[in-house]
Amino acid sequence: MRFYGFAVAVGVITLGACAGGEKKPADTTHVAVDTSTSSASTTTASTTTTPGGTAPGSVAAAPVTGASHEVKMVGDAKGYRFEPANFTVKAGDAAKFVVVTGGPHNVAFDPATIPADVRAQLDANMGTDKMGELSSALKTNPGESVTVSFGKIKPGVYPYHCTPHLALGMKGVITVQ
Ligand SMILES: [Cu+2]
Repeated sequence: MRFYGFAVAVGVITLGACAGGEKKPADTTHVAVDTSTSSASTTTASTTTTPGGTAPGSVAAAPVTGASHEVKMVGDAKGYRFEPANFTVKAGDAAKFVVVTGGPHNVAFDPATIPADVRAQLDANMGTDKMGELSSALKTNPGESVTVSFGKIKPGVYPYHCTPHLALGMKGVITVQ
């Protein structure tokens, strides 16, 4: 907003200068100034749209181009857990989380722990079967699954969890190399 206001102020000043101008050569100069002003404000506008990441829904899912890592979602007498909970993938790999027992389970990332410039891509990579940003739908029946693509996801450490069983410790960490 501050930059936009600044751009508008510059535009007003430019207009004022134009109104005061009298000669052709001056007008030519003003056209050049106006062009640079409008391109500057275009840049400002697109920067303003992306503070803290691109808006959800504006990014396309990046396809899986590598390996698929299968993770079991389990709930039994020993507790609720992902197996394996902590694992490493390469960018372009996928993780397929499959219900084994103890559903409903889901796969969710806490937006607060995901870098702002990764959120929209990771959200898109979880598909459209979701109950919120970075939070898959619940899967209840054995064999149902959630697949997350790590296409276009930069290297880093990404904590994740199962929403219904987070308090019971059903969580893990995915490292993207
Ligand atoms: Cu669960």
